[in-house]
Amino acid sequence: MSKTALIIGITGQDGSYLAQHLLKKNYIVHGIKRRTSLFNTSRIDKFYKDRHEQSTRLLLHYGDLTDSTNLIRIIKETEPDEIYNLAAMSHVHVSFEMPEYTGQTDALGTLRVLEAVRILGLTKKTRIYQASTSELFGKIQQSPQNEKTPFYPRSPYAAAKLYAYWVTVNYREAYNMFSCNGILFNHESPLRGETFVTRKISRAVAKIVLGLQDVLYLGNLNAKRDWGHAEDYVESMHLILQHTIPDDFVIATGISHSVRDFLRLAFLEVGITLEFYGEGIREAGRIANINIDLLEQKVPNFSRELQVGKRVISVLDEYFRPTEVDELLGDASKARKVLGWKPRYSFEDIVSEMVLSDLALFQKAKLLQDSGHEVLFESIV
Ligand code: NAP
Ligand code: G4F
Repeated sequence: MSKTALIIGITGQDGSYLAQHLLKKNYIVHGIKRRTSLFNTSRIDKFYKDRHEQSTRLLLHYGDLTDSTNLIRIIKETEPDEIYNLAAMSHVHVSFEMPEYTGQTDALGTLRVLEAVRILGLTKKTRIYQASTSELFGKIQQSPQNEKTPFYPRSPYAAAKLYAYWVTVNYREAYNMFSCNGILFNHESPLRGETFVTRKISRAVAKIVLGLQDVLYLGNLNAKRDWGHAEDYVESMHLILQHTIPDDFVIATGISHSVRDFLRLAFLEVGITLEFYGEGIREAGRIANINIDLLEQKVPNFSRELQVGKRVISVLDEYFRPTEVDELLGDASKARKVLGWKPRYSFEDIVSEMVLSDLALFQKAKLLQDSGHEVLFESIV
């Protein structure tokens, strides 16, 4: 018998990787996607078959975490063995601009999912995974951070996720539900949203070397994150729900790097060495050296405007947050011991994969442009 999973937030980075992981494990996968005026399924299109085809094991439903009636109906119709609540307004900086909506979705949305399962009498059948986050540690109280580290959220996003974390624990204790938190540290991939810093950098490297962008504008280059790969991290979500008891787990690599490290390595991938000058919001980065052989090998049609001394990075005030999470470093030893989980991708693998993927994307688009087509590079994802 196949198990049935419901992924809320299936159109996101993690939703896409998790759906593929569960389909490989022979699950029937239901996904909730939002109604949008343009297609929002680009991350799942490559493995989504039309629902009218008999063999399809992936089914999509329109829904929204802010709509209880709709959640109750979908959960009633699908009766899932496992629910993965990955849906969220997931951008920390944007949460300062949309704090109420962030609370509605990320905090109360989680409550709505838990309540739907309870109201429908599915507490014994349905296991629930809640996408908790290392942002909970915020202004860190100890390093590295593990399941016992006190939380100190630093944004409306993190405060909303704090509510979601505790309500997930509370429903476990109050109603004996199998509801678990995965406290995941940052995880990236070529499918990462374009405004998160890693993807913003990998896209910019590709566009700058192809002559499609002049300068990359960023905020705090000194922030440090424990970056892993989404493909590794979705495996942990599944393992958390297969465990014999419901529990909460930190998922991380145990290695931290700065935004500046990511930048340097991303440009090095195409043979460009950066040097930084200036300070604070006046800091910038320019090309210190070009390994022409490597650049030519990776980008045969590179822009001839690239030269030593060219400014390619500028720090801008507007990309700083009102309150910042300066550094995060996770200790996932509990997950390793109890679940047997460990990451396969290194930091270097992630940077390289993301830059090469964006290079391929923009090279294709540039070829189209060169052959006379109109191409809107900004909207390429
Ligand atoms: P993502 O790419 O931003 O995906 C978020 C998903 O949630 C998308 O499918 C989005 O739909 C959906 N969504 C947003 N608001 C919704 C609403 N009101 N109702 C229903 N669906 C809604 O995020 P991700 O990187 O895959 O992360 C997955 C989850 O893990 C999020 O909850 C995030 O907060 C959390 N998390 C992420 C990381 C990380 O480093 N990636 C680390 C820790 C925790 P659209 O496609 O229509 O926008
Ligand atoms: O890539 P970021 O936007 O990710 P952030 O804020 O760490 O949040 C991500 O990871 C969390 C897990 O810890 C998730 F819960 C959350 O949903 C999301 O997936 O920013 C990383 C760092 C920050 O310190 C930020 O200030 O990069 C710094 N940064 C510097 N310049 C920038 C920029 N971030 C963005 N997005 N854009 C910049 O221009």
